[in-house]
Parts: sequence; structure tokens; C-alpha cells
Amino acid sequence: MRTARLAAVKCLLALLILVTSLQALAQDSQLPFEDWLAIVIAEAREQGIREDIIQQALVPVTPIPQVISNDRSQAEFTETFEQYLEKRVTQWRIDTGRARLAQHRELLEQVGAHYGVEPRFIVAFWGIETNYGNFTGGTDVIRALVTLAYDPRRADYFRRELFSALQILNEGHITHADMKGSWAGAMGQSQFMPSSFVKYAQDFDGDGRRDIWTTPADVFASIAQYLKAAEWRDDQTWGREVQLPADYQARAGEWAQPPAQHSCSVVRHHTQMLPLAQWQQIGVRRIDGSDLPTNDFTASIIQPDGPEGRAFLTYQNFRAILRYNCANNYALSIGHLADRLAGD
Ligand SMILES: [Ca+2]
Repeated sequence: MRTARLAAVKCLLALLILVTSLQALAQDSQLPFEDWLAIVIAEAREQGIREDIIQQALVPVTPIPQVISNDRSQAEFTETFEQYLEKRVTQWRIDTGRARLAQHRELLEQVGAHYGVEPRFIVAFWGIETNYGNFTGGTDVIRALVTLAYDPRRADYFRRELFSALQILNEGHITHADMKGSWAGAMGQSQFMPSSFVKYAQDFDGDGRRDIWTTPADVFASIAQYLKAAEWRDDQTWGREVQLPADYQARAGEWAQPPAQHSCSVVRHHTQMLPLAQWQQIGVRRIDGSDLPTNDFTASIIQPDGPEGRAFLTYQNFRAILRYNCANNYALSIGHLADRLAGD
């Protein structure tokens, strides 16, 4: 027994040494920036990126040291749901969101009807992501992505994003000088990564450019299209806060989630999607103690702060919100802000 354990420990140690030396090798083989950039430029030419864009955006580019230190220090410090909500769903965001809903009502209703997403949700994303377009980030997106693509930590991901960004410039949706965003490359009023822009951004005003930086019609439609592609259901809301029965935790194994096919990892900790009627039978009630709605929906229960915290019954749309940003607290904030915008 002891020999077997010793052998296992030795094997593990050998594996660790191997992994560490492979990492060191990867670090060592890192090309000087100029050589790496020359390869990127050659690839951009091969992909048909126009020479004027290459000359403007790539040839003079240098890494931004601050981007690397931001990337390294992305503290995943744990805020409770209450703390998170208090910071995101502020009175300012509610008041401003209501004013924006009124200001853009006609356009938002057109977009909402076209894509099948209620305006209050579109405005909630707009508000949480960029304070209704007030804060979109001032970093040169190409420069930020070059920095992160050169850095070995997530090089493959950011290199793909860099080439998507070059494609966007090549198609003329925005000029290099105006292609601004967050230090991690999220762009415009909807904070789309370039690959999301390529897939989901919309030209709703029909001027030939998908402009998520300055055209409200394109911003709203792009958010709505993203949700539509994530299987948004316009006949449902996001979910609601609920009361759980006294024996809920003791029985929790009965509705634990089987491995889910969802790109967002937090979904693995949600319960199964069960019909509302079944949750009603289990003893789940609305927060005021009344019966659950009788709609033929499925929903899962989440408790963002664990068994002692508040509980929420969440519908398919909650999972669509998680595709925008894979974090329970984020998705709950979108839902709560959308409810407040509607006057709840
Ligand atoms: Ca447009």
C-alpha cells in the first residue's frame, strides 16, 4: 500500500517537473516582439488586410505594459451578491435608464420587435456595460490586442481577437483611430470583443457600417442580436427571487445539475431545468409566499451566495445573459436592472 502511494507521489512529481520545464521552454522560445510582429504582419497581408490599415495599425504598434499588469492583477475577489448588486444597480443607473428608455422609445420598440427582445433588457445591458454609452474605454483596441496576443498567457485567444479586429477595420465599419475599447479589447457601447462583433454586430440604420461606437440603432440591435443568437425567449422574463421549502437543502441532490452543455461554467452549479409546476410541487414559492406562475416554462434555481443566501428561479433567458458574461452576479444585475427599468 505504502509502496503504491510512494510510486504515485513520484509519478506526480515527475509530471510536475515535466509541466514546469515545458512552461519554461515556452517562455524561452518567446520571440522578440519585433520578430513576432513581423509574422503577424505577414499573416495579415496573407489574409487580405489592406496595406494602409497594416501601415497605420500594425507597423508602428508597441505593447502597452499597463495592459499586461491589468491582465495579471485581475483580482477575482469575491463580492457577495448584495454587494455586487448595490454597486451595479444604483439609483443613477435606474433613473438614467428610465430616461434613456423614454428618449429612444420608438427606436427601441422597433429593435425589440425585430429581434424579439424587450427594450428594458437591451437598455439594462447598455447601462451595465458602459453606463449607457458614457464609458466605452479609451484604449486603442489593436494595440491592446497586440499586447495580449504577444503575451504567452492567453496568446491564441487574443491572436484570434486581433485578426477579427483587423477584419473589422478592413470592412470599414470604423477607422483605426476611432477603434477604442477596454484594455482587454471589448469595444464600443455594447462592449463586444472583436469576434463577437464579427458574429453579432448589426447595421440597423442601414448606412452600410456596423457602428457599435456611436450609432444607437446599431448598438441596440447588436445587443439584441447577441441575445437572440443565445436563444433568447421573448415570452419569458429572466427569472425571479423565490422562497425555498424547509427541506430544500436536504433534498438538493434530487435536482442537482447533470453536466451541462453550456459555454458558461457557472451553469454547472445550477439545478436542472425543471418545469415550474414541479418546482411548485417541491414547495418553491414567490418571494411574497404566493404560488409560482403557471406558465409551461422550465427553470433552474440558483443561490449565488450559497445555501444561506437568497434564492432565484431562473429561466432560459438567464442562461442567454450568461453567454454575454459568464457570472451569476452579472446576470442577476441585468435582470434586476431590467425589472427596475420597467418600474418594478
Ligand atoms: Ca450603421
